[in-house]
Amino acid sequence: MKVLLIGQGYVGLTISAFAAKHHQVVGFDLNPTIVAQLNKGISHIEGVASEDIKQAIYAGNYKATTDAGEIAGSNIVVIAVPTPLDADRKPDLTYIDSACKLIAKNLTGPALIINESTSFPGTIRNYIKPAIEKYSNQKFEHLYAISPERVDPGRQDFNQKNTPRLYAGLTPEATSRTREFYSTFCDNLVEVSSPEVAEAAKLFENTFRQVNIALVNELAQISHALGIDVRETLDAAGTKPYGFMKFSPSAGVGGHCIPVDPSYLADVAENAGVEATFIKRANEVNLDMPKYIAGRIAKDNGRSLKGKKVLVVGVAYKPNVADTRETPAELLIDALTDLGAVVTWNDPVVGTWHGSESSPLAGADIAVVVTKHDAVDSKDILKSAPYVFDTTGKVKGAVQL
Ligand code: SAJ
Repeated sequence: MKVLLIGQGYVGLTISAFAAKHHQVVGFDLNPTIVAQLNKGISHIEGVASEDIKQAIYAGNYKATTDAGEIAGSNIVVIAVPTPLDADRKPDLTYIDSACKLIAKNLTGPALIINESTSFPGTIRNYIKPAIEKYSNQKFEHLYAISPERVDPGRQDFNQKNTPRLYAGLTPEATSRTREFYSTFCDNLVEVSSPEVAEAAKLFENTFRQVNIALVNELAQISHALGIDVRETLDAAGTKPYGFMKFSPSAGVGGHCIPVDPSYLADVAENAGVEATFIKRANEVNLDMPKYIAGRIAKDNGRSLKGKKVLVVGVAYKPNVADTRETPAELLIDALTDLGAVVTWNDPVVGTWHGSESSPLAGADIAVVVTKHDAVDSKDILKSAPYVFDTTGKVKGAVQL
């Protein structure tokens, strides 16, 4: 079968690598540098080994392309493009719409179209299908299905093969063809009664994290005001063998999933006349954490950071990944700068960020740890400044959130 992946980011390339063991896979991406690298067998995604890409190319089962004409003749087209928020933090389906245009213009026969990009319930039925039909003047009768991605960057224990995969089609035939495809490389398929259930479940999985992380971030503020150690409190609560799931307070929530997907659920809820107060409040609490932390640091340092050299340690959105999308470090740097601090950042995993290089882990008046990579030694962090504020709970001896 010819399988065409639209988007070769961490979702699209991960699927390509697994599917290429069983199918003829073409990975379409707009970025010519990434495509050239991939065709040399070089992966740009943590968790996808270059060796796997090389073997797939060698076996004649994989190639990357910027040529949308390659969509022609595909039996299956998988959409794996970003679904970010726009400037008003509202759902932004621009990438999905461009994918629909490419598919409509280039498919040369009926195909199964599967959406893996996270979006609100109704996206495959009320947005993708009508868009492709409109842009192609209903040239072909395609099948449509959803199977939301669950790729967890940096995770070793779960992957495409053993992570339960939800799926559902708009028709029974679409559902069975989708099952057929994923059963070639996924061991744990979970069919649900409608695409809307699968779309809603994916959004809720991430909303569940956003809300619970906001709750422990609020607890961190309460605990500090009461003079109680929040992490010891959470560890103590975590001894309960049932009914409790431990989350960790932090400088905020980053990545393009947890801080984003809840807003897709809130938006579709409000369009349906339901006020999503929980979700909105959780977004606010997590987005406000950088300001709260800057305030704590200023209070501990004579209530002014004017001219103070502040080093932000770790700008990736989470440990051991180089991804800085929606990182809380951004808002923290703004909050510290607003208080008069001269801010630099250190992150050997990220290396370059916003056109600037990672600064040495030394010589600051104040250091604040946002993300603690395994590769960065706590002892070196503690030596980098006379005052170190740790939001991760991993740098023993530092001032804790
Ligand atoms: N974080 C906390 N406290 C916690 C856990 C996480 O502050 O207790 C922060 C992290 O520091 C990070 C952010 O949340 O800034 C998100 O990190 P994450 O590891 O929770 O999630 P992602 O975005 O890397 O991946 C999530 C995962 N979703 C779930 O576990 C439900 C992953 O499985 C999804 O595939 C991915 O979103 C996605 O693509 O949707």
